[in-house]
Amino acid sequence: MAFWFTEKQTENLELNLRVRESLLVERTPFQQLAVLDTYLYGRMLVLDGAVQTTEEDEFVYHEMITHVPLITHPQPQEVLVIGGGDGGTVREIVKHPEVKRVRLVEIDERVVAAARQFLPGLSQGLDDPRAEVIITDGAEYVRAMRGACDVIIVDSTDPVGPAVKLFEADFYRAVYDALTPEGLFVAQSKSPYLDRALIRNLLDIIRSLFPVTLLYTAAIPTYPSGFWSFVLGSKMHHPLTFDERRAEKLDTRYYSPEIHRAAFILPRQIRGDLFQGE
Ligand code: AG3
Repeated sequence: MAFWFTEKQTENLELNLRVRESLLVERTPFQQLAVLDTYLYGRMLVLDGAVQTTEEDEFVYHEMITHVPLITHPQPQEVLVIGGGDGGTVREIVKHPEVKRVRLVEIDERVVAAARQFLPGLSQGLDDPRAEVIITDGAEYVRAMRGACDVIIVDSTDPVGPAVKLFEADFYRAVYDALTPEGLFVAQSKSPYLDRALIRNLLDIIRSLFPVTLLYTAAIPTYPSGFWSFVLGSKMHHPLTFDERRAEKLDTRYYSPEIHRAAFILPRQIRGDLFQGE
């Protein structure tokens, strides 16, 4: 008998993956959590029915959400991750020798526990001596920080449940204040094909705060449309001016200095729509 997991990505679009085994299904105080073993993509973390990451394609997302901002900053020492309880982003951050401390603020401790049990390839990063896991509300946590972080990475779910406020102006004002004068942040911002209105709204918020506001993309097969985006807001450093040698040295599978540049080149129609006159 064949078992299939279905993510209802939009009203009119579903993704189906054949499942070998269901490893964990539970209701946490925040969301529905599942880890499924799929034939095509290996083990997969699912939150509220949405694929968060799979063993086979997680490297694309985690490398791109991490190395683009960390290479853009000339000396990233203090890094903060909001969400990302699976540990994949922290695993990439600790590849940077400049990093002195990385704090991961995850609202749901069950996500961290599930990753430690079933996704050790991702959660291994959390064992680095520079890493600290803090279980609390990320939006509240950032609000209490002032000028303390070089880089902030918002590795959240889509704007449903606890993540809704991570897509609002108040949160980005707090992110701005939590950064040093040379600081920058990156947040996952869904699909440029399916979520243009959400991206436009985020870019408007970020433009009103940060002098450098850009969007970059990556090909992620298990996310809706397979074409994903990240918004970047920077107080000073421009992502297209970076140290190629530092970027070249990283041990990666998707990210490279060439990909770093190319990721900011948007298809003509998307660029015209989101960056008119720029
Ligand atoms: N966070 C972004 C997942 C978004 C996927 N959306 C969807 N499937 N509808 C991933 C967290 C990985 N550390």
